[in-house]
Amino acid sequence: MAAPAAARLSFLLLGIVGAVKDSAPGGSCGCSGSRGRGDGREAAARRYSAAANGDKSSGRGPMVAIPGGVFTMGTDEPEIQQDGEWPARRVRVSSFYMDQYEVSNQEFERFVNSTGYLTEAEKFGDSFVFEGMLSEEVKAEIHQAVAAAPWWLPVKGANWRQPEGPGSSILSRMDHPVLHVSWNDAVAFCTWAGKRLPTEAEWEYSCRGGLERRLFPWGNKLQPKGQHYANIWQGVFPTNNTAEDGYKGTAPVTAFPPNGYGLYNIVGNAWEWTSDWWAVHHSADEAHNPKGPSSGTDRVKKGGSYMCHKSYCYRYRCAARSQNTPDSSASNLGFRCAADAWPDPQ
Ligand SMILES: *[C@@H]1O[C@H](CO)[C@@H](O)[C@H](O)[C@H]1NC(C)=O
Ligand SMILES: *[C@@H]1O[C@H](CO)[C@@H](O)[C@H](O)[C@H]1NC(C)=O
Ligand SMILES: [Ca+2]
Ligand SMILES: [Ca+2]
Repeated sequence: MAAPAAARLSFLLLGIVGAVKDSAPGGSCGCSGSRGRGDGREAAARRYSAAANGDKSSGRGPMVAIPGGVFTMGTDEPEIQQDGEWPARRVRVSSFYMDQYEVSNQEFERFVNSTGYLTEAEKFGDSFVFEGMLSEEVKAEIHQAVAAAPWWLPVKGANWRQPEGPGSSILSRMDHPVLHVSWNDAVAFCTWAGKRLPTEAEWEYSCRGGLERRLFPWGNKLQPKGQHYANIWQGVFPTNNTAEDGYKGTAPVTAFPPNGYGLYNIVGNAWEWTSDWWAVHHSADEAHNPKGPSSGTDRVKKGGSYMCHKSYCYRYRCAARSQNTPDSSASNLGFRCAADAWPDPQ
């Protein structure tokens, strides 16, 4: 953790180039690369749990009861083969609760106010920001880029409070999804709130909103009647963001119509961490409450983000998936929590 910034950064960049190459030609929707193995993460999560802090009043955005059932997970018509979107398989999921919205900056600030939690991006001192969001001043300071994904820049001082680095702020975006949170940070928040991250199966079941074998949470057509149902990228990536859907960057977590389960922005806006380790081979056998592999190097993220366009990141589909190391963070990656039971009354 005390590695010199330059050494850590080059390690990080090597990781990213590898990850991007591995996922070609689907391209990268995020960035990857380890910042060094974590230790004592679970102890940290426990330390920040609601019980440990005696905090019963906050961090609990509205949840929706998701009825248990069987659904088709993945697809036999993968759009991005190497992501392991296939095969289609029957999966049974028990009833659970899912956050209605992505965790917002305001909720995350409540957590930080009450616990003093420091995110990994704050500890490491940098995070990845999409070039299109950066000021010329910040860009002028950066001399490194990721060869295979030059639109990702490591920005010193970028973190959830300053999503575009020094000089930027979340003040006008308190109802937008929190960004620059690692998987470890997301686990700490959910634990504090008396919740947990959803498994990939729970997330995908939630995404489908009761529909079977559809591309999107609302059906197969991206824009029914010309309406936008998610915050993604319109125009030519990465140079021309027309923001036809109303948002160049993130949108409020309450924007756009909800899916059949009442969930907002389950695809698009910010990528969402799940609890599963990443693997690309799946058994076609029916599974009950699968939790993914027992170990791995990356965690699964789902849903795509405001940066996704069909041309290079067709990942705003329920079956789509991608991965990052548990300590990575970026300006398009957030989360929402799930729970087995309704968290304690507030
Ligand atoms: C967090 O604390 C700051 C400083 O006391 C306060 O201004 C802010 O409103 C608090 N945020 C939340 C979400 O409660
Ligand atoms: C961006 O795309 C829009 C719509 O296709 C076009 O009208 C506009 O001229 C483009 N802008 C640039 C800078 O290329
Ligand atoms: Ca958009
Ligand atoms: Ca989302």
